[in-house]
Amino acid sequence: MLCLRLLVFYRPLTLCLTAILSGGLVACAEQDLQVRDAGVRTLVPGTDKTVGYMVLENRSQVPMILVGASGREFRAIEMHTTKRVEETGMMQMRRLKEVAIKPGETVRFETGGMHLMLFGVQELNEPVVIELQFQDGTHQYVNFDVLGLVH
Ligand SMILES: [Cu+2]
Repeated sequence: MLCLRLLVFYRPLTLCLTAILSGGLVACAEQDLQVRDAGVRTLVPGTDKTVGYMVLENRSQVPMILVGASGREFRAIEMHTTKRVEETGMMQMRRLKEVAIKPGETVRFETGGMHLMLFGVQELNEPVVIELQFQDGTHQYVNFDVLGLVH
């Protein structure tokens, strides 16, 4: 119980100190969350939706819960997972309301698995900036490369 309480209080304190030292809450979130291999697949001509991938590592002491994403080039962004339906052998996408990343855990959005589904896409020019939103009210801007159709 004591341990739990410490964890609960740890993060706000860290946020506070970092806010004072660096002048922003976003900077703190950036230290806690490492994002790599962020890429958005280029548009297939004639379509306006595509997918985005990234690897998220939680280096903080508390769970991080990704609840949404948005970006200037997109009408909407959803988090999806891909599952194989046993009876038919077909791949099916399902929307995720949230994605939890435990302390020390790495979560991958990758081909054939979880991905960002990007709707109503305009032109894609690098870097594509996507804002990741977390349940605790923090957010982080991530630069995505534009990937070829096959990679
Ligand atoms: Cu999808």
